[in-house]
Amino acid sequence: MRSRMQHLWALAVVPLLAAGLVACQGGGEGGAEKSKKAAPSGSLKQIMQERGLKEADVRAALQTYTPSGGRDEYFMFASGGHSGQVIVIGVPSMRILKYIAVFTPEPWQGYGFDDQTKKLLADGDPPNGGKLTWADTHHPALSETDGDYDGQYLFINDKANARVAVIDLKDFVTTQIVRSNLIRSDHGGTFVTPNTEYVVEGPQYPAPLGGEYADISEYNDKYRGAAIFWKFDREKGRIDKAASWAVELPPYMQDLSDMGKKDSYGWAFFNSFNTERATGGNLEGKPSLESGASQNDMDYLHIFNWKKAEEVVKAGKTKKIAGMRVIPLDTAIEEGLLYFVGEPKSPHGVDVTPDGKELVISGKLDTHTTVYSFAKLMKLIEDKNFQGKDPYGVPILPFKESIRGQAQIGLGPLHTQFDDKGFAYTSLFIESKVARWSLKDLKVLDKIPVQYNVGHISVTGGDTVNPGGKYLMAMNKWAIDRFDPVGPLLPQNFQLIDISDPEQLRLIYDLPIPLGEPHYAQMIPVSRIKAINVYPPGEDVTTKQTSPFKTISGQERIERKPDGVHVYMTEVRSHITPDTIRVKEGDTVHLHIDNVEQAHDATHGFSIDTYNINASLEPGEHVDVTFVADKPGVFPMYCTEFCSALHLEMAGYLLVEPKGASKETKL
Ligand code: CUK
Ligand code: CUA
Repeated sequence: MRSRMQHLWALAVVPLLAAGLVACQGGGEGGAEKSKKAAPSGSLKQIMQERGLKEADVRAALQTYTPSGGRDEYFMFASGGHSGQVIVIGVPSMRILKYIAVFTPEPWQGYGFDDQTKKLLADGDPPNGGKLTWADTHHPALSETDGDYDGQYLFINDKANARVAVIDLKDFVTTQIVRSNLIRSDHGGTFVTPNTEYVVEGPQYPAPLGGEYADISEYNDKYRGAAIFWKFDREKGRIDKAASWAVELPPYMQDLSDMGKKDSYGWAFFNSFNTERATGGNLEGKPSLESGASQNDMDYLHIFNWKKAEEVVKAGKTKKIAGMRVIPLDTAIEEGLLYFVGEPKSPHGVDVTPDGKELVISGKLDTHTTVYSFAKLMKLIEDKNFQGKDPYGVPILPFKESIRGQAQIGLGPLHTQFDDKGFAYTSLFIESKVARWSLKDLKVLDKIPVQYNVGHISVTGGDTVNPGGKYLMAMNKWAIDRFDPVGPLLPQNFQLIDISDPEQLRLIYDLPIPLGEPHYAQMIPVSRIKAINVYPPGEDVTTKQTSPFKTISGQERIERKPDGVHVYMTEVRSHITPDTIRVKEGDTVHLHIDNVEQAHDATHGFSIDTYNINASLEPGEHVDVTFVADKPGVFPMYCTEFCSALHLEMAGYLLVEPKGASKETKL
């Protein structure tokens, strides 16, 4: 790929350079006028002149432009922010390939409309009733084997409602949503342990565990955090709720987390802020939460031994809260599972280096990033060399003895990623830059401006033991002057940066994201994912099982049973069978629909007006739709995908006979 790129580069640009094109950067009408002779109409040179493109622009275009039918080298899985979806983007072309519906209904995919996906979404709804129709998705994580991406599963959290989802990368479909009801919000998730033993969901805002009520004046005693270790059953491709457990944490606001790997395997790290335990009350004569939470110079990095915690859980030293086994805070301390070490000035990201030997932590109000040595942390724990305890009795390791050093990075450092050359990259939110620095001597080597207010950055393989070295995505919160104005709400700005040159960072693409604030993303080589083209006939895609209601061509039928009218249906280009469905007002209707096609991309839709019925059936897929025919009348039903030349004819009628209209109804 790289050599092909260089080849293209040489092919296209060297002649341009030879033609003296690069010198032709003088803008203005006169300049264009003057050089018209040298730039024949439609030539590359003329296009460059007309569009005001410089050499660097042409270079960036050559690095990212992908001709029709061309493929990308990487998939980027980006959180879709408030949309509750995941965005799949091809890199380097930056073409959006898919929105994976996760936490919210998505009409095109029929997600949240058929019985299967309604049930899946309901698994994440609050236990005491109510439907959630949005999410705050933050951190996608890819499944790992030996600390490297294996391309099998994707996980993502909903910060707002403390939910975690599993996405199967065989078909890019959500197969599970779990919710513990232990914590109210999550932020230290999702991160996986190096063999995806667990999908970790760290908390954010403390509250009484399990959803109890306690006045905020009881914050110190009754409010808590808890980190949940969801056990992942790789065989089944599902989180095993019964085998999952959690650990109770003090009422600090736990933030991002990362999992130890290689040398630090078996340990988990959670940042925190508000160790002041400020609770706000700015209308009650108290300082606002923000200012109360910014008093201390240091908050606490939580250092947690999950491998040892497994033994504690096995020994039954847990209590049940909201149906989940929870290691009480006292037990975690007694068993030597939990330690703290100071982290400076409003810490945010914690990132473990690819070799697992160090941790990089930045403070939002610091100009440094701090590099902690895992070996030093372990030695201090072993020697019981503590500087004291927090109010709950958690031992605190001395800061200076825990670190290797600090790098002077810049303003508002947030998140760090690593590459294959020993460089680290840190996003600078306030400065709107990405800094490249040397892990070895902690010196900044280069900074590149980004537009603007960068949050996370993502390097290919960035969270693994084996990061790549070609691309970094800067995920910027503000776009101000980057795109044509579309009113006060602007898109987010993803900027692709070429990091392959050890001497220089180059910005090569801007992609506006108009779908909520995405936060984090993962990038993985496309070759590592083996996606299927069609489903085996009768597949329930949420369970990956053959539906008991699978219907094949020739066996379509309508049956009246005690629980209502069952319609066994098929769709194939270009008809729906049966295309006439007669029911009586008040009947419960069960539609069992199969797309009996096995041709790649032969998707059919299914819709009925007024009843809000909308399904999408990929080739081989089975869905069930249940509804009560409580509105009499005539309802056309049709396929909503332009599937064939006779797509418009792919239609039929649902006839709902009013009560008492006739004695007999033909089925
Ligand atoms: S957080 Cu968004 S920029 Cu949720 Cu990972 Cu730092
Ligand atoms: Cu099937 Cu249109």
